[in-house]
Amino acid sequence: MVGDLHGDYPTLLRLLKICNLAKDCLIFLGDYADRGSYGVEVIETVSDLAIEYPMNVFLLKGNHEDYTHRGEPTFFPSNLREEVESKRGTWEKYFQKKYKLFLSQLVLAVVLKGKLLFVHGGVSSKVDSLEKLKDPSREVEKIVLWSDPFDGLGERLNYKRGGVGVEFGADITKLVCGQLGVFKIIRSHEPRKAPNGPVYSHENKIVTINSTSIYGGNPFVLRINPINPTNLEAVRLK
Ligand SMILES: [Mn+2]
Repeated sequence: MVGDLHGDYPTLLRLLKICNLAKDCLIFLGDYADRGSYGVEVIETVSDLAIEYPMNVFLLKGNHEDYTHRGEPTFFPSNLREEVESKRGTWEKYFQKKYKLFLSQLVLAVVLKGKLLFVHGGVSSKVDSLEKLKDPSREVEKIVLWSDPFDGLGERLNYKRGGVGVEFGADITKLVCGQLGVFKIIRSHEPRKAPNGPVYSHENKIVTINSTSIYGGNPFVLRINPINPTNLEAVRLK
């Protein structure tokens, strides 16, 4: 499981050195670019990997991969456009020729059936079936991309992110896990919350991970044995 990279290409390269894609699976939880300096390299590398290893590499969509069909980001701040123009030519051409292909490779969620749910941000009571994740409405998509767990109960608009998505409590996590038939939700979206290792909340049902060094700290991935997924192991990438 790989958390937000945010343009941290050196960390991605360290990860690729320690895994063997002939047998290991990689699930990226989104937010590949922006903030760090190597978003273009990260995007092109993971996109190529997903083509080369379609059964082993899964790319989730993060809120930093949410663009209109004309190539305008729906979030702020975004520096990918500037980075592309300094490295690859005009954004418009890159968006049409490369970035759209990358967007088409992204999924909103991955489920290890009966066990784990992987999303970028979080859930709300509206995420009440696997079908809603398979064929999401725009509302469900925004919830999954933008939401964060909080210490209260219930759910409320996510004001710390401008009211997009929700903050959801332990009761909502329990409800959604029950409805989707999983016992944990692995998510990213708050790399600063987990600088050096996974952070467990909501009675250990929520696991927040971080795979970027752009905020300092020690990026890591989470290793999961699919036979026994209760055993989560953080592997440092520094
Ligand atoms: Mn995010």
